[in-house]
Amino acid sequence: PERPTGQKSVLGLTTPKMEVVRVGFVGLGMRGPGAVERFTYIPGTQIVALCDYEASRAEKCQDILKKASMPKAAIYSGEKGYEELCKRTDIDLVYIAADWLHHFPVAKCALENGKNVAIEVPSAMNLQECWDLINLSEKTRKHCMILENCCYDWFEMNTLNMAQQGVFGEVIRAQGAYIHNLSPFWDHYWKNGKEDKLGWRLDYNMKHRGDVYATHGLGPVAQALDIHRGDRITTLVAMDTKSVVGKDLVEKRTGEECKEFRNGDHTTTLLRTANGKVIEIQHNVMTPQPYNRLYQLTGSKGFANKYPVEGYALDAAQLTASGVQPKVDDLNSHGFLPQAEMEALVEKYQHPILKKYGEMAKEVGGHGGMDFIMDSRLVYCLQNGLPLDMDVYDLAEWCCLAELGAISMDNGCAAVAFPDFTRGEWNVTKGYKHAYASPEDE
Ligand code: A2G
Repeated sequence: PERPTGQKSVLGLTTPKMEVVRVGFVGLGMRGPGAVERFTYIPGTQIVALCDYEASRAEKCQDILKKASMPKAAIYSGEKGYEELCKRTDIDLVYIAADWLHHFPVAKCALENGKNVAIEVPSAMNLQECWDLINLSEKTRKHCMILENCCYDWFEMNTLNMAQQGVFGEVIRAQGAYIHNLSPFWDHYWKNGKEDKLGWRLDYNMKHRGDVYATHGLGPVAQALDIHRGDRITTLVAMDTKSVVGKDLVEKRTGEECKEFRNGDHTTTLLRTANGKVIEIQHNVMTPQPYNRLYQLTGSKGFANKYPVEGYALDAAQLTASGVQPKVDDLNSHGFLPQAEMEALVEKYQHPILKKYGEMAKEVGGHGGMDFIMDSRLVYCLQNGLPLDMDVYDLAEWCCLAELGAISMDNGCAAVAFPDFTRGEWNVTKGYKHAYASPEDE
């Protein structure tokens, strides 16, 4: 859809500096309480309101505030509790960690009430929601951030920094995934009453084809490839296996035959960019296998791989050019760099954000610390009036794989044109710069 007249893009959007960031949390089930706790460690924030469908879950989070010697927050509950929360005039940021189907309605309500929003993944479930969030953010000039924590993990951050400094030459191919056997989790997703035997997440997977959880895999590699900062995804092709485990899960829970489980057990999506790069993204939450985000960059002069073994491969010339003197004469051209070279490389290219928050993050935790780094960066950018690391166009690009993949697969795995969510501005900003988006580093 065309941009409505008078509406401008939010590329590089900034909002006035906030001395204190006043936050309201919506969705306090599995993921929300951890976010509330992390914010109690971030200076210059105030937890104003807590909201969940079930009042008891919101109330329980008061204990977290008490433990941190913080004042009680206002409590909201019920199906429409978030509407009251969003109407408050003393909130700057609505932090959304509800079930997937509530991400969009809560974000829409928050933006319409003039709040900045940060939305857990996936932050939009289909193309309509992607475009609606873009239009809302452009119209209200408020931030709409996707809370993609994997962009802040150690290996991804250091590797991003290396890619930006040209260590791998030109990165031409990237890979990412969400491969996580969710069998211990299915029972714990909120159920909407006794009739609901599946819980929201299994139900969603049953009804939707395509990579419904692409952002852990795509987010970090999209940053490394400067998506909408000089390149853009133009084409998508998807292919899935049939559903075996998914179907079986439903049948065990309902005692009835599952005629159709839309989401294949393993989905692969291929993306091609305007500059001739390829990204491969996979999704599998069903089969028993080790956790894997498949993070991998293939460059003209080097290579990075995270799972199951972290490693880098560079030719000797590139190693020297990157400022790391090879300690061995004969680098094995079939393997990763030896330990000493690898450590020297990681030390030299340690990401500035890790230097700043890494130590504290390991103490506070949240997926090993990356959740805390993500929240700290968000608050830091709001306090300093800086653009956020991830904008609403990132959100749309990373979340639209679900519906586009379904369109591809329902049509014999046909190639599907990928929307330009920036509406012609994907080549305006040159290079992904969030590493340096701080007053000290600029
Ligand atoms: O499992 C992990 O924590 C996932 N995060 C998270 O996204 C969610 O799927 C959860 C199960 O509910 C990562 O893998 C980083």
